[in-house]
Amino acid sequence: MGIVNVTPDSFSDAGLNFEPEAAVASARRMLAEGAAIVDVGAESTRPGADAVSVDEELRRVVPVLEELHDAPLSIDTSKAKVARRALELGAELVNDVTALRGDPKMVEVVAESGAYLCLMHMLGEPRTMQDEPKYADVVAEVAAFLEERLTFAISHGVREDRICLDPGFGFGKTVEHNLALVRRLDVLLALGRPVLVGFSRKRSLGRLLGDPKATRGTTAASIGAALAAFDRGADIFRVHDVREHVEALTIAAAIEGGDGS
Ligand code: HH2
Repeated sequence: MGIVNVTPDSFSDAGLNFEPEAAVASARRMLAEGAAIVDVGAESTRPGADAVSVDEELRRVVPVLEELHDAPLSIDTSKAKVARRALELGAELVNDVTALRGDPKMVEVVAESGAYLCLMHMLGEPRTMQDEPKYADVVAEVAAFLEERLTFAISHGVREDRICLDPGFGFGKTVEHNLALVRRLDVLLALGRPVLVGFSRKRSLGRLLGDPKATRGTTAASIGAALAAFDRGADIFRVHDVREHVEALTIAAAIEGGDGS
């Protein structure tokens, strides 16, 4: 899954794809490089980011979706109105970082459309989520949350086979919390749904490389995290650097799937 942030303020690619033409070109490049789907978002969720109104989110995202109507797209939004418009314009997946808690109408929009859905764990909300997040047992708590959200979605008419789950790296988590979640990915996979991981360029990676004030991680560090998650069974990788991840994961998959001959 390639990432296109149609925002002026995302942590990783601030402003790069804010103009619709640039966003469309990036999405097409990512698809050519091997992305199965491109996740288009118009509201940054970085810690401390400002909220964006429905109208502004639509103004940013609609021209991009219109131009890419023939491409496999995901919409990164927690607003039902934005999701509905995106699905009308051909998006196939709703990536809701609030896991259907942000907008009471979201579950209905997803259920009625038959779209795919990504349910992500977040502790708190983006403005404050990195202020000393605490868990008794991060892996068990994230798994319990995702299980509850999965049950909620299914009981409101979303088909189970359309849903994937995401531990939400960096969303109310310290470096150690993120690492524990990758290490014990088996606990999330035991919920029976594909797992999506989004470690790409996240600040934890930069911090692990020795800069305590890092606000982002490198491409190589992102690939290291993706491969560790792949080894433990992750299915979908939400990434900025598509070509590099496709190359690395293709080799890892070839080794994994080898018959020894
Ligand atoms: N991370 C970000 C945004 N959306 N969605 C899912 N499912 N999983 C993630 O880990 C995830 C996500 C944050 O990354 P990015 O889109 O690069 O930055 P920003 O939110 O600042 O636009």
